[in-house]
Amino acid sequence: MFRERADFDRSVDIVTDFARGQDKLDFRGLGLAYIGKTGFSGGPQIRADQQSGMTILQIDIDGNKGFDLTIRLQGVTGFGAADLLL
Ligand SMILES: [Ca+2]
Repeated sequence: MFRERADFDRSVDIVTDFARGQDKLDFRGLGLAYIGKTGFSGGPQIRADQQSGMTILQIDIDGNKGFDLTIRLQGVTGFGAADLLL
């Protein structure tokens, strides 16, 4: 299992070895809701978007509709709720 230690300072983390079906991003204990591609609507949320062969995750931990952390998953497509532990 892959564990992400996030510091939520608007930094960008790049993950190059994420394997769907084997690895999961673990955000348990943060109260995050997965919202797919939709925009932040308030509350702790995590969204995922696809961009040129990678998945870009954005996390709004304080619920102000602005992202606090970006994670780029290189080479990962089709990312979904099953790839997360929330
Ligand atoms: Ca925020």
